[in-house]
Amino acid sequence: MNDELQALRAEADSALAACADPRALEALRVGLLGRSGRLTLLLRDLGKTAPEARRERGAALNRLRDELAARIEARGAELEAAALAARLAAERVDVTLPPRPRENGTIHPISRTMEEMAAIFGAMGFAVAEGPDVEDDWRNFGALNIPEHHSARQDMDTFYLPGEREGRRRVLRTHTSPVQIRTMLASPPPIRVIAPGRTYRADHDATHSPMFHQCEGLAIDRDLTLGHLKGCLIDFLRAFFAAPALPVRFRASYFPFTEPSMEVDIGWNRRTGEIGRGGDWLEILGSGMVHPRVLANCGLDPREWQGFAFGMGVERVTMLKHGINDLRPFYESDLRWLRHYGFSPFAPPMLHEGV
Ligand code: 2NL
Repeated sequence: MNDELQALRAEADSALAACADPRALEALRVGLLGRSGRLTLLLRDLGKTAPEARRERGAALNRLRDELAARIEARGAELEAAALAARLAAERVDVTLPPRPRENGTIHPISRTMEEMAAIFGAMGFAVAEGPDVEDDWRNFGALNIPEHHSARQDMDTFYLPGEREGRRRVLRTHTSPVQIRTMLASPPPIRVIAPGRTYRADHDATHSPMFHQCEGLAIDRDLTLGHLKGCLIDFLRAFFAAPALPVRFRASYFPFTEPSMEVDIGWNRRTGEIGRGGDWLEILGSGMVHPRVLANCGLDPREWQGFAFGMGVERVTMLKHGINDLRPFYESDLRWLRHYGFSPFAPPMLHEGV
C-alpha cells in the first residue's frame, strides 16, 4: 500500500472514530464508497495506472475498500447498540413503585350507597338482583297483592306506557319489588336477594323526583321468622350508619304485600340531624313477613315457604348519612357538588363499619 492509500486509510480512521450518529456515518460511507466516493474514483481510475503496477494497485484498493466497508458496518452496529442503551436508560420504569393514578372522577353518592348496601347484605348472604325498568302491571302491582283500585295504581302516581304486553299494561316500575317477583318465579327457594335500582313515580316537587332509587330485599326459606327480619335489619342499619349502638324500633304498620308489616325507626336528634342519639325517632324502612298470597302468586306454597321483605329509599338514607339537605342536586350533574359529595373510585366500600 502506497503513501497515498495509507493517508486515506488514516483519514478514514479518525473520521470513523469521530462519527457520533448514524447520519454522520452514512455521510462518511457515501464520501468514501458511494458512487463518487473517493475510493470508488480511485478504482475507476485504475485504467490510468501503468500496466505493470496495475495489478498490485488494484489488489491494494480492493483490500482497502473491503476493510473500510467492514469497519463502517462495525461502527454502525456500535452506534445502534449505544443508542438502544441510551433509550433503555432514559425510558427505564421502576415497576416496584406504588401506583400513582390520577383521580379523574368520583362515584355518585347514590351509586356509593347501593354499593355499600350490596357489601353489607352481601356479607349476610344476599345476592344482588336486577330487572327491567319497564314492567307490566301484574309484576308491579297484581303479584304483590295490590288491589285493582288501590291508590298506588292510579294514573296520577304511575307512569303507564302505551300498548300492552301479553294483555298486561306496561308501567315504569314504581318500586323494585317486581325484581323479587321475577326472582321467586325464576328460581326455587331458599332465596336471599336485594334489588337496588331506579324507580319511577309521577311526583315532582322539592322533596320528590319522578325518578328515584330504592333498595328492596327478600329472604325466603322454610323457617324464617320475624326475629330473623329484625336481626337482619338491625345489623344492616348499624353497619350502614356506622353506629354500633344505633337504637332501632319496630312499629306495626300495613302493606298489602306483607303480613304482619312493620315500619322501622332509628334514633336521632331531630334538631342537629345527628344519628344514633338524641331521643327522637326517624322512619327509615318498611318491612314485613311476605304475604302468603304473594308467595302463592309466585308459585310457592305458603305452608312450606315463608320469609321476610323490606324496602327503603336510597336518596333518603344517603341524605341522612351524609347530611345532604336537598334532593335536587342528586340529578343535576353539577361537578362542584359531585366532587364534594362523590367518593373515590379507589376506596370501595369496606365492612370495617360492621356486620
Ligand atoms: C317502603 C316499604 C317494602 C316490601 C317493600 C316486598 C317485596 C315482595 C314481597 C313482599 Cl316481592 N314485600 N317488599 C315489603 C315491605 C316494605 O317497602 O317503605 N319502601 C320504601
